[in-house]
Amino acid sequence: MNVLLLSMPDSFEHMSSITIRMPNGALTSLAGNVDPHHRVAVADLILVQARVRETVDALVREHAPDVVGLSVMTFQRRTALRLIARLRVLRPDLRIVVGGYDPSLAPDAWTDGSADVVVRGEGEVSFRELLRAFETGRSLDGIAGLTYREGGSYRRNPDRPVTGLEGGEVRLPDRGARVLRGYTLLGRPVDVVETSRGCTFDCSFCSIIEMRGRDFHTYAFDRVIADIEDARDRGARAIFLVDDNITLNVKRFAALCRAIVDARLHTIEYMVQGMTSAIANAGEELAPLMKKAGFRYVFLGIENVLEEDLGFLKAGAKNARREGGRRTGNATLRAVELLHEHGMLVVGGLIVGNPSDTREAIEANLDFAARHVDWPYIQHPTPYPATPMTRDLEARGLVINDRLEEYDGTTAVVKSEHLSADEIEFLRWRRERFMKARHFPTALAHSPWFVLRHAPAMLAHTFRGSSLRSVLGLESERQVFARYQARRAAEREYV
Ligand code: B12
Ligand code: SF4
Repeated sequence: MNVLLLSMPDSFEHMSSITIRMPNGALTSLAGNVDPHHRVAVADLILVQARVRETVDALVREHAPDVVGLSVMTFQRRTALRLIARLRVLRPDLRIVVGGYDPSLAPDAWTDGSADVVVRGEGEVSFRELLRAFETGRSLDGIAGLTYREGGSYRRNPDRPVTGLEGGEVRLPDRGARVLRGYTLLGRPVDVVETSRGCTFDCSFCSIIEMRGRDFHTYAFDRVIADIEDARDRGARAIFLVDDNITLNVKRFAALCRAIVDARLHTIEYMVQGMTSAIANAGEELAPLMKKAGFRYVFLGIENVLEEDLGFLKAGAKNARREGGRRTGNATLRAVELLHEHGMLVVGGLIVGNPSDTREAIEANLDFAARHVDWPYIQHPTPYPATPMTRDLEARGLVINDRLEEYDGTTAVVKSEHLSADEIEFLRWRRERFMKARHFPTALAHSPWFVLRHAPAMLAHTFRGSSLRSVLGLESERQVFARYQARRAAEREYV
């Protein structure tokens, strides 16, 4: 069968598509796990943000797909639905399959006729079995993890148990299936690699637990190394390890760093996300190993520097400092310090605008970010489907916006007990631009040609909404903010 797999073009504030265009790891993993006789094409639409419709039309003409699969996050739902409407016109007999976080956690949003099949949870085995059933005309009722159209209604099969990764059931991704070019991280070709899946924490805002339960499964190192080598052989010079929480097993992470060095793959630059507690508590051994293995950017899930907010986010434990087996405070500062001491850069993940947040609480977090992190990744609480935080925020009546395309993390769609959503977003936006601008010299030193070539576009993106009049102080920040929001809204019209 001819299969076309698409990821959505929508990007968000902290990942401007000028500087960062990353492949979607799910699609190549699906491509690597279907039966080999299928012709699979993978297209990451982030690479063609300005010409989505033309590209999809051309892909459909070229590949004549029998099945199109879309990978969708919640803020991309509207774009996906628009694309589906277009696909139905282009090829009415097409079977449309959706998967990823939004279809898995809000399947009912897709069963109004838009999708033929929703794949809930992990996709490799379900999608392989689905294609077999399509090919042979068999019924879909025995395939776990599917919700599918039958006649005029939808049937929901039982959930698929989480796949253990240890036994080799999930084969390597097929990067050769990609048909678009242009992945980049500040000019370096970038790819994604997984070494594990899952997490055993239960932060209230995170979708992972509803998606997979609280578990942690790991790939064997020889598979991980083969995967990195494949990415490198196809040109990658930067790799994002997309594990949900690689720092759950610090000993394994340290051993992985050694394995990367032993395989001489440490000339690649790595990015990873981790917990402050793991880095602070084990960092004296771990940080030098990470540096040696080539890690450059470490995304830290700091979430908030105030204890009350950490309580709301249920993120206290993962940010706890421990000494001699006892909890002795917050781990963030120590984690940042250790990473900096070993020459790595900190992407600081913070969430501001929580229910009890006052202006002072938000400013305290912004002050912290301004002082300690290299790249701020500050978001607002966002009610993604099926998370405990969503239920809590809804029960308190704090969600003020149901336009899902704005659920991108940097649009405040939730008010606090003291501040409007608009005020919360304004407070973050006005300071964060300057924190980002401060990272320019570091980026310039590291990627001079890329940054020099793209500096005007990068600055224009960071300071969207600014004008000569605003620079001269002839306009208020509020006026600039309004223009920024209008620009942001216009950008979301990808299709
Ligand atoms: C890596 C990652 C990123 C990366 C890379 C994204 C990329 N290009 O793929 C970056 C840093 C860019 C990123 C950014 C964002 N992310 Co993100 N990200 C993740 C993370 C950590 C891992 C995703 C991953 O690659 N997993 C590995 C692959 C193999 O697994 P998978 O994606 O789940 O896919 C499997 C199944 O879902 C399914 N599947 C997926 N697609 C499809 C399609 C079909 C057809 C089928 C059949 C099956 C299927 O099969 C796959 C294989 O089993 C998750 C989870 C987490 N713990 O935080 C969040 C997560 C996906 N991100 C999320 C969000 C919200 C964002 C942001 C909007 C803001 C933010 N919080 O940072 C931005 C926006 C991205 C953008 N386009 O600009 C949310 C999504 C919530 C939701 N309900 O939509 C998650 C779940 C985190 C959370 N908050 O809980 N992200
Ligand atoms: S530690 Fe990270 S991956 Fe785990 S539940 Fe919390 S936010 Fe999600």
